[in-house]
Amino acid sequence: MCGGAPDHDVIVRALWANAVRLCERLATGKPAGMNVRHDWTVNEAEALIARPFHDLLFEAHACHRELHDPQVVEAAMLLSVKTGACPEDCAYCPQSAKWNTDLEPARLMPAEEIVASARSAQASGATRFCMGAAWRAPNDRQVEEVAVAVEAVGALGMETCVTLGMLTDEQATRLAGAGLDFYNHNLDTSPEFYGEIITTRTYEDRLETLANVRDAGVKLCCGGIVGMGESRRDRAGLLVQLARLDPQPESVPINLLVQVPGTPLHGTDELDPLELVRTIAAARLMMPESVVRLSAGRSQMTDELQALCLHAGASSIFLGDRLLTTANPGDDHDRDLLGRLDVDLAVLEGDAR
Ligand code: SAM
Ligand code: DTB
Ligand code: SF4
Repeated sequence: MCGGAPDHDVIVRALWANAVRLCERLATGKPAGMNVRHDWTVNEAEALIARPFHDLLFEAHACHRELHDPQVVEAAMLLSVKTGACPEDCAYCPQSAKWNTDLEPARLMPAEEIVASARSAQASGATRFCMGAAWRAPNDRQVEEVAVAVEAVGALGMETCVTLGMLTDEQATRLAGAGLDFYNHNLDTSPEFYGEIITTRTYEDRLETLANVRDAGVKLCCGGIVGMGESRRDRAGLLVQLARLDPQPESVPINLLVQVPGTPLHGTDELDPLELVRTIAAARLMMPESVVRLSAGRSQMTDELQALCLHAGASSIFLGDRLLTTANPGDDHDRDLLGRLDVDLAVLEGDAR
């Protein structure tokens, strides 16, 4: 054997877990559920992220294969349906009115334009269409307009996701009535680091919106951002908050900060790319059933880094050459990369294409 002895305990535990799941699968004919824990501590999560790199990746990838197909990546497409002029002070965000970022603000798009964009997203292989609005919290009229667009996009046969800021329970219920599949609302970082990044809304506000969305029966897309100058312990703290949500979010976007000139975080020291891989691997292990998205920041990543992130347990990306207001690699690049990794884009159940 090359390179010294493997960690015996890690291999025995992984083989034993696999054997147990195989027996359950044989008995039931279905993949066995993972042991989903909601009682993670920050110390445990930090120790997980700090595991020897190859052990961490081995465990994360083994866990990923149990419940997810490593040859399939889910594709979503983003559209900024209302851009800029946001009253919030999120230090990473080019859309805050508080920063001077050269961004042209735009009012809420008419539903027909949104649907046309969703059609073209669908034609390029996206199964989920995510509409983002730079609001602190929408009013009821704005929610009504978005609900009309959600219904029309859903009628195309796409999954729908919106991210509109804070929501009341009535607003969440209205969106659920329009058939909304997912609501994206991120915790962004640990409770301890949060105050360094945002002062205009609290962590509690975010948890309250998440609860309203859950109660309305809409699935949660909830994650955060790495590379904002936070510590490894903060990344662990974010994952603990996400894993403690019960049920855990169905979608977990891990964004690498896109540094935009004019925002307070522009010029932040770059994160070691392998920390991103570790964070994704830990997210995979702590939220085994969730779909982890390698979200913003892919334009700054090498193909090899993205491949490692997918190996560590990410299995969702945003397609297209634009996120909300910043660059994304684009379909040609992504098709080439996924082809080199022998990965196909997911299709929705019942879609015969
Ligand atoms: N205004 C709504 C809100 O904040 O709740 C929704 C839109 S907001 C742009 C959605 C998410 O995008 C943020 O929570 C943040 O996690 C992510 N995001 C925004 N700017 C980013 C950046 N420069 N780099 C990485 N992620 C970013
Ligand atoms: C998420 O977690 N990332 C997406 C989506 N949810 C809405 C947004 C990323 C935005 C990156 C900066 C921009 O393009 O404006
Ligand atoms: Fe506004 Fe959302 Fe950007 Fe914060 S992240 S400034 S709430 S658009």
